[in-house]
Amino acid sequence: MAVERTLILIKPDAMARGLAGEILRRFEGRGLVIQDARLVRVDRALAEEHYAEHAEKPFFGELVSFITSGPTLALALEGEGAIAIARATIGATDPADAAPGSIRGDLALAMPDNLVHGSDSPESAERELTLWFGG
Ligand code: IDP
Ligand code: MG
Repeated sequence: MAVERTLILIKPDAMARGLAGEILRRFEGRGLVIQDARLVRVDRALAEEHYAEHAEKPFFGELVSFITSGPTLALALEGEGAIAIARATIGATDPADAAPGSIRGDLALAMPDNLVHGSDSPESAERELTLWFGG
């Protein structure tokens, strides 16, 4: 397995609830290393670009409102198989389906407030890291 980098977002619901430290601890506990970090007040343009794949979905407006509602902590995390490891650590998209032990399974209740974003493939990671950190 290759060393990878992935984009993690600690989203506004997590920041508002004071969960940034708890969430970061879980990623660091798995051995992922913080390579870069930025506290971002996401504007509409960045939100729409980041979530472009969901532009036609019925929940897109709600999703953009959510991610622009407060500060987001953006992280570039690095490690062996970082993309899949981070997704497993985060858990299923809908907190109702997320396994106990995962971030969403332990700390989230219902969508869209599922606390964290993680890149879902090497192609997404490359695109998203460029978008949030300029490559
Ligand atoms: P992911 O974050 O697990 O990759 P995606 O399917 O890429 O999940 O969806 C992006 C985000 O959009 C989710 O994390 C969640 O915040 C929100 N979302 C997804 N599906 C719904 C929905 O059906 N209703 C409301 N929000 C949703
Ligand atoms: Mg996604």
